[in-house]
Amino acid sequence: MTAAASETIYLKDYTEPHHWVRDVHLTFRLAPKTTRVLSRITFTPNDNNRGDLVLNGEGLTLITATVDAAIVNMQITDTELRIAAADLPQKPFVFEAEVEIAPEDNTALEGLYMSSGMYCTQCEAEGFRKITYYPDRPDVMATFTVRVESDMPVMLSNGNPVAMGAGWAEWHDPWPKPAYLFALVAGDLLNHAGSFTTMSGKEVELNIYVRRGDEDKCAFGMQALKDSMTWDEQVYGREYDLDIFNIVAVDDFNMGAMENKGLNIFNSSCVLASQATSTDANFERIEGIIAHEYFHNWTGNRITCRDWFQLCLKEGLTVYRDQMFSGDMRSHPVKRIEEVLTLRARQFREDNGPLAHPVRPESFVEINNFYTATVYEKGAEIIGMLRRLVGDDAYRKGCDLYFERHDGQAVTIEDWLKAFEDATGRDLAHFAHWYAQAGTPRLSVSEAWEDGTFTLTFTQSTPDTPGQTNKGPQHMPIAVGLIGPNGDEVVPTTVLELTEATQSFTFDGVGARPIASILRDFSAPVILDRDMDAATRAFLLAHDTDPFQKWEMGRMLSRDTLVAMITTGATPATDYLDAIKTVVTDDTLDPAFRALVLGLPSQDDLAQTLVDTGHTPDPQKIYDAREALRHTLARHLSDEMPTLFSRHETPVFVPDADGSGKRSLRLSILSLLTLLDGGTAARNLFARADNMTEQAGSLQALLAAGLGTDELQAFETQWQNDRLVMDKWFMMQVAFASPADAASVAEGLTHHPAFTMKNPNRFRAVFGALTANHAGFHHESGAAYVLLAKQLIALDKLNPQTAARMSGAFETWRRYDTSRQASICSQLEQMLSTRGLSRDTTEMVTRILG
Ligand code: 0A1
Ligand code: ZN
Repeated sequence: MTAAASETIYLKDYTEPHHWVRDVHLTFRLAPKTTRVLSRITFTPNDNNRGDLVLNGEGLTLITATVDAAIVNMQITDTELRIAAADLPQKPFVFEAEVEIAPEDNTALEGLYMSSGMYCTQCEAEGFRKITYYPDRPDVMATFTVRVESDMPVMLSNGNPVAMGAGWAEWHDPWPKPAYLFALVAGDLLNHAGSFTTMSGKEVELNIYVRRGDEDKCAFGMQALKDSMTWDEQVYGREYDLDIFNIVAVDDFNMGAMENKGLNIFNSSCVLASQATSTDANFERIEGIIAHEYFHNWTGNRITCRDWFQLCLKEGLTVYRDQMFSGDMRSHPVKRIEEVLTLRARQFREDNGPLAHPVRPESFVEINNFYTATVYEKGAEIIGMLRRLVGDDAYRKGCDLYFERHDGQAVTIEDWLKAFEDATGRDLAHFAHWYAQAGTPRLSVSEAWEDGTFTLTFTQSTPDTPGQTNKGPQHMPIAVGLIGPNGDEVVPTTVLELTEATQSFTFDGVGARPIASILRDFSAPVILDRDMDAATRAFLLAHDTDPFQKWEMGRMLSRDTLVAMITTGATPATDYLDAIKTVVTDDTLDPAFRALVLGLPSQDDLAQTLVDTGHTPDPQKIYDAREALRHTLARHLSDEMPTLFSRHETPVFVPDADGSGKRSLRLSILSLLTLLDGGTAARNLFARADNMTEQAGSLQALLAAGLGTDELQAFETQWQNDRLVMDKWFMMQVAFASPADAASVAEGLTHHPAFTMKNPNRFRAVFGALTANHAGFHHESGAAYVLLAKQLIALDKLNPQTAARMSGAFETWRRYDTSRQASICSQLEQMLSTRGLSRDTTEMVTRILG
């Protein structure tokens, strides 16, 4: 490893750059192996911090470089080009360079690369330095003018089109931006066009560019874009600011999508949608991601991050905004439950293990390793708490002030909070600890009742995490309501502000001892420890007016039932089964909500619960108990299931909340029904489904029951030419393989002609599914550990970013027995000892090993 490769970067070391950039002119002469990039950059010395000109650059072949048209001395290493301050004018100067790069050889998918014959870019976080020499840091903001020369019919870059001719196109972006928001696309693409009139009456041209054959999958994304534009105007007063907004779908992409100014680039799985090929979950995700990238135009682009430690400034806020948008478009309660499910599955898991880090990390080796659930999802929870603490109107005032004060700047979390302090008069110094303190706070609560006064006493503590001990209490909003013994709500939702380690709150004049509903709407990202018997949980499941807590009670009952089955061999209590049945058959409730109540905790969740209660999880036992409970639930619901299944049919497919909710309940029922009817109903649905939700859902019901071999074959025959649907085909087989077969099924699929490591979606379909198949991944043979490590070592050579990200699957190794721990560690050691392992994966594996 080189010195630069292992260098740790610290937030405390931040200094301004030596030079600012006023404007950038780029010319791209595109060729797969020999692209030439010509740059003309106007630099201005920074009076606050004079010094050498430092330009980042990696993998570039330098042809020429000049300062004010003259050759100067420069030092060039693998990672930078430096010109000594003494050799530079002490006034604005023009740096010009020509470099050569080979986009066709770029398998890391960072910088300029090729995907299915098209040229495209990914520059966040530090990809621009693979395109040309530049101060590749977010606090350097400049206007860009870009000329693209190629034989491709479509050539795009950021901003507005200036001019085009045969073999060239020119773009100008008038809004100063950091290099990470630069984008270029050139390809033989078709566009689905639309338009939007902004609130001040400006016409904006909208386009979704796709590969030939995908043009019938753009309408949903276009509508989602228009809805997002309207929502941001109405809810945040934010208007779009260019004449054109382009989206491009790319097959090979490391993440979901990227918010490049005026030219968003999407993983095709996150924008292409059709009834026949996309599930309801896909539609929902696409709508959310389109909104997310669009919302970045203000939270990320117009106002960006001073440095990468501030990543949550744009990501937490933008995730929060897309969550609220999705709630408005669909159903807030259902979305909130889904958000909490993901938060717990990804962020709590991360916060509880060796990869735990603050929402604003203090150091990193490779910034790409910090695009995490903590930065994104916990970052969004912080915004939600802030809003709950200051109130809706003050929240809007704080945002308005932030936009007004910092437009065009690269700022910090302190700037964000200061805008809220100034707009609301509140002191947010204590609240700011959420950004600095890692780990999920644990909150315990006790209740007392005396003479009409009900008292809740909370105690909070946050566990140690790598590099952090002795944590203080957090400032958190806890939303509470009280329910009377007859089931009526006696105290509506009230927000209690916790700031101390132990704190009591009283409610006076309460007629009879109430049942408290605590942490309504999941008002803070904490683990609530509360002693509660099954009867009280069932009472709240029946009577709570807060949908999140209502669902939570059902979830806790299911979790406790499963834990008892695993640890004591208990059988599920009839009261529990009846309580679930009552909700699932209650036609006054939203079908989507009922489906969520019927869902059982994941195996991964159960493994952590077992650890938390002093047990060593046995993955096979967890799997067996979950399967046994599915069978029990199926038998308990056997009389109701046929009606529930038929009554929620949606004759016309509409991918909205209502339709998807019905299909979700129907398919949850089908999955249980299949355990009883030998697969008849599922086969039937599979044969006549006119949409992917039901086609994939019925196939999954069969696979989960150990059936479906013929249907799997039919699915492949039908969809072999559709890469996104084939990702589902790869994924399902591994996800539903039995624990003993999972590794060999995954291994077998790597020999399928359609398997390729070069496409992150395909690799994730197989190996993401393997790591999500808990009992399969942790099978006692250790075969899955060996396979995953081997595959990640191979992937790392091509695509370090995705390899590093996927190595996070090993983060929970300390939960398991010594033999599994030893097997995982030996695979991690094996990875670390691989010659040339990337900085990305090295950092991840080192942190996981601890
Ligand atoms: N900013 C994008 C996510 C993203 C991050 C990094 C990438 O490459 C390293 C790509 C995309 C978002 O939040 O949507
Ligand atoms: Zn984002």
